[in-house]
Amino acid sequence: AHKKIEVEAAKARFSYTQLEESEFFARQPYSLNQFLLDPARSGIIAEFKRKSPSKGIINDQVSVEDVTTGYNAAGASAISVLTDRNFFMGRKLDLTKARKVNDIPLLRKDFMIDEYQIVEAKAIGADIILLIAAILTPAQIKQFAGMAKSLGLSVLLEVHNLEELQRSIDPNLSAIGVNNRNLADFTVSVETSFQLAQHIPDEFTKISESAISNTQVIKELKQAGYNGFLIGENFMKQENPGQAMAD
Ligand code: IGP
Repeated sequence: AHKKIEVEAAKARFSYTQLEESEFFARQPYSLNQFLLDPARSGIIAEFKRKSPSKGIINDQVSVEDVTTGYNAAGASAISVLTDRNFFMGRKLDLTKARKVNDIPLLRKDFMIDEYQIVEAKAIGADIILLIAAILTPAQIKQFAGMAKSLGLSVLLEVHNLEELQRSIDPNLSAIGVNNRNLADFTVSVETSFQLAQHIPDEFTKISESAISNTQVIKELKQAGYNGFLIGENFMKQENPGQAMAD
């Protein structure tokens, strides 16, 4: 019976009208690029992530409020919150909790595959959505980016190689993220970011994602033209992730 209730809960969806009535829907979202390029901030997009498919449990002892306000105080340009439940132990409620206590851009980190999730992202309090080139067609990217833009959301496109980058470029994207982690086999190499940097058109801000573990690498990525650095595990594996970022 318990299982059945869970399944029903997962299927229950708000109507578009209900989403639009959410207390967060009418707000003007924060701009990712404005905060990324603010010299008073670090360029770091700090991530709240309890668990991942590659590492298992990273940290399930900390509250989303404590961690995200810690990141904010430590100078994060934006905060990424996993909302995927199956692979990352995330909740949509985590993002809403982070929204209530932060005044900087929040990225809904999830696998976006339909328009509903984009409207929902705004309704739960997000400012930025993620589009992963590896799981979307160019037509879907165009459609989702246009839709997000019309809602005032920023759009981060994630790529892992040159072919994905070239086929997915769209004027409604705000930023291009190069994922240093290969989602097919979980191997990581920051070299991916160095190789792709020169191929990202200048009108987009550049973000390096995953496996960033020290300030020296950030310095080198900055020299290669990167404006943003998405960091999860390195902070989350510490007892106090916000403090770990400040150190
Ligand atoms: C953070 P890391 O290695 O610092 O924990 O990586 C982030 O880049 C990673 O969580 C991520 C991700 C994703 C998660 C990048 N792209 C797509 C889920 C879905």
